[in-house]
Amino acid sequence: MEKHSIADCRLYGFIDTAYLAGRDPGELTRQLIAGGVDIIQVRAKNEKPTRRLLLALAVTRAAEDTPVPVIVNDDIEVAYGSRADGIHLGQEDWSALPPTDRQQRLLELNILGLSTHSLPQAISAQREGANYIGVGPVFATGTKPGVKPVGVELVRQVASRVTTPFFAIGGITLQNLDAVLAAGATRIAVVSAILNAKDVTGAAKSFKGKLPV
Ligand code: 3NM
Repeated sequence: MEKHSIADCRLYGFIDTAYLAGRDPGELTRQLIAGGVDIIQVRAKNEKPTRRLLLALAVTRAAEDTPVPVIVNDDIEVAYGSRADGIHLGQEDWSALPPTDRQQRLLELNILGLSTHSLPQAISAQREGANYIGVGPVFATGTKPGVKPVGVELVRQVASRVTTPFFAIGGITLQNLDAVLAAGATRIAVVSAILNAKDVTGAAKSFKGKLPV
């Protein structure tokens, strides 16, 4: 099925092994999609490559007949192996990829997402051709412990200076979402506040309902 373009994506959901708690990744993917998540990232830090590939395959299969693109975090081989729609890289992984290799290695991945944590990084990511960027962590979060939050102020700066679509990320909850939107975000990425909810579909619907159409 034809996948959403980034321009059409508002709510970014995750299948993150840190929050799976024994749940079936395919079923969880379906629950996220039923809740209106527009794009899904497979995030499997600290997993062996084989396990990461199996997880990504379960997610791409569950999203196959839906317009929801699947993005693999960090691992380009797994992105290709699972026929994912794209790759998301942090600043270090992106810098580690020699500029001369980038085009060739990412050739058949439709979507490149980059994490950014400052205005200069966001501007560089735009110049370097990212299809979307993450901006965060907006608030302190257990999903990325020990990382200093950038606050809604960076959201405000990126919203006024960068045209590449950006997802505000990090510690976003239904309680603080209004502040993130007021700073100019129109897209958000949410890990724990959705995956830790008793009703994953319901939680995703609540976030989606507060985002601009
Ligand atoms: N990346 P939660 S913050 C995966 O700033 C991730 O690049 C971030 O999880 C960044 O919604 C973050 O549970 C954690 O806070 C997001």
